[in-house]
Amino acid sequence: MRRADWLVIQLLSSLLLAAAPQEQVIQVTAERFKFTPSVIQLKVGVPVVLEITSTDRRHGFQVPDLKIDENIEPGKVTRIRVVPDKAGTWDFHCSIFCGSGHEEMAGQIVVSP
Ligand SMILES: [Cu+2]
Repeated sequence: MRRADWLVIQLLSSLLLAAAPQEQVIQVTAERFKFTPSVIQLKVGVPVVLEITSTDRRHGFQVPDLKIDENIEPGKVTRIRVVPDKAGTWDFHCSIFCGSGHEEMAGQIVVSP
């Protein structure tokens, strides 16, 4: 390969990297008996990574409409990549029984256009 071709390829790939949407990270904390934040605001087409940690015990993070169901283990970070493809509001909740307030451990993902 000629050196000029190589330079063009390098230039193009760095342009592509710069043009790629920045992946936004949203920290979410799970604890008896709430998620913080309880409302997660996203935008259509903008990729995000939810980084969910538990401060006390094992919980679950389930969003039935988005087919997300992950375990949140204390001491670990659970990463969930989401690229919302439509606007709307989806409920999430803890899917692992964690005590007397478990039923209230819930929140919403709000996707705006
Ligand atoms: Cu829980």
